[in-house]
Amino acid sequence: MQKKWQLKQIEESLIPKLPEYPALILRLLANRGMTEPREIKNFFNPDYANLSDPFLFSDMKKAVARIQGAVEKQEPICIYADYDADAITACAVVYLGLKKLGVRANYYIPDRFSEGYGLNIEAIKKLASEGNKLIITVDCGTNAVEEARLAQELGVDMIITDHHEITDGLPEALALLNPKNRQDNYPFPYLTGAGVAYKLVQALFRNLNSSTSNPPHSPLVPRGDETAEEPPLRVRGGEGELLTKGVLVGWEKWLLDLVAIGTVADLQPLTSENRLLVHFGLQVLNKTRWLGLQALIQVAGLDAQSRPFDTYTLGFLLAPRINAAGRIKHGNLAFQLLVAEDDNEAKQLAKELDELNSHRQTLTQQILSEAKSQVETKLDKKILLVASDNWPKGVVGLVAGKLTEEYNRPSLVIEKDGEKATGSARSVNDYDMVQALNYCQNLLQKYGGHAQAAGFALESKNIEAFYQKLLEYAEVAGYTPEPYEINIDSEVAAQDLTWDIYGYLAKFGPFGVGNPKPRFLAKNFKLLEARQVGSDNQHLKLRCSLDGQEFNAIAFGKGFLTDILNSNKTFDAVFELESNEWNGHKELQLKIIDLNATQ
Ligand SMILES: [Mn+2]
Repeated sequence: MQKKWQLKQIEESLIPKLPEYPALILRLLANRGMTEPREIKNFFNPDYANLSDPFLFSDMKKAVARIQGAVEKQEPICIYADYDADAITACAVVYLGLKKLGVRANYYIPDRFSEGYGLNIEAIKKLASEGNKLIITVDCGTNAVEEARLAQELGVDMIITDHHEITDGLPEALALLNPKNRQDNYPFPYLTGAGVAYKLVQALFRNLNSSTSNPPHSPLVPRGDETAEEPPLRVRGGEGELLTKGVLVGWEKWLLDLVAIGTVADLQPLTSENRLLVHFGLQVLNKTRWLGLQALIQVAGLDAQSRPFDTYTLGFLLAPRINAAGRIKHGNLAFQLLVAEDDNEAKQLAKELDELNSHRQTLTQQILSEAKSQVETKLDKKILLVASDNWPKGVVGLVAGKLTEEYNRPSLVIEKDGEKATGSARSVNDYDMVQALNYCQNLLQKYGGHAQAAGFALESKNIEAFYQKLLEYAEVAGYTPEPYEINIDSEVAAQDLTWDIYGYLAKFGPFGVGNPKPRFLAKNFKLLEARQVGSDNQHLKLRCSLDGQEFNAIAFGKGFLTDILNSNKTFDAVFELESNEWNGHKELQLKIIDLNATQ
């Protein structure tokens, strides 16, 4: 599909005049909304102390007091999670935090196939009958009004930690920690389930530590040798009684690698607090102390050369393996891996997840090609919807994501199981899927999620009516699919492509949703040499010149353009600036995203 090059236009007057930075860098910062010197300094120097105070959640105090009470009385606590990577890492964050405080919590992860997403009545009954007095949800529960009421009736307190949009009335729980709750004061709405879980643990530990003279912020990354000599820390108990716990100030930072995986996996914007969590999480991952993550890193083939880790490692290598458990078998496997206490167990589980992930890849490919053949007849529609009765639930979301990526419009993929059907939706930037589903709520039994990714359930006989209603909403909302856009930060000349600039660009990371790698446009490249590389000659390696200066470039998946380029000899290109290293030699390389041969 033809791609549209969209050059960011920014009013020149908005670009700050700070002589200590190159003009191009100031333009890129302004593109990202950063124009104040202090903001820019913070952006280039991530500071852990800039995480928001967890007690800005108005219910945090209540939540911490309740958990502390349960810890002291050794009451059974259950963490209720979900089966995706965000929820499972969130569950591990709370579990490991509580374990450090001396409590072995129970956990409950629903089965994707028999129970579906979120809280359910049967599970609440079961957990209450097993004697749990406190349920802490992670990454779910915001819209579980009925389940929260039942828990209350059964004498179980509930602390809901979640980040999903509120589509119903608020549940009656002991505490609700959700940055999307507009009645709350939390300043950053895009924390993930793992992020909110971390805020809870942060608050718990800060509360415990507040009775000591230790400073609130210890060194950024915890040292590796601290377990041996943890100083006993006096902790204030409920009745003014002092407990002794071996918890070092800042210990919770060991959980940041898990938080980073959840945050990247959930595709929330890597700005503000999420960017800080991922920045420090990557540092912690490089020396992770969790046996499960160590085993997962190994099984994913990440050797010394893959370090330092980046968001690609998190989003494309680690998270899919964690997700594979819930997609194919059961989320419990991934959770058990993350909290494993035995090296053999960790290795065994990592291997199993790796195999499930391969299986998941094959299934996704298979279903994607079936879905595409259904979609090909509907390309005149603004919204794509496909359904079948032999697709596994676990991969419909991935297939919807791939359809949206390929056709650049909202896509829904539905799996029918007799009279019941469940589906997954993915959307494009300017189209809010939750609002679209709100519009169709009469036809849905259950739905929820985010603007860009949502899930739903309905009766199979209503699928066609649902599709018509969705198409109707697309009209109401005035939505028209656009050709796929490539956003470009700035047009550049050869003199801009220097190591100095590259150094600044590297500091823009970690990259991902909401904070993409800077992309540049340059015109009138002269082709010096083009050759196809890769096992199927699918890639293109170029030697070219711009303003008389020579560059090497690589264009993945563009091998088919070799002939056109060779006959035209000049081109315009959108690219990212990379460092390419081999045999101790280092050079700047252009990673071409898209190019147009010119005359
Ligand atoms: Mn989530």
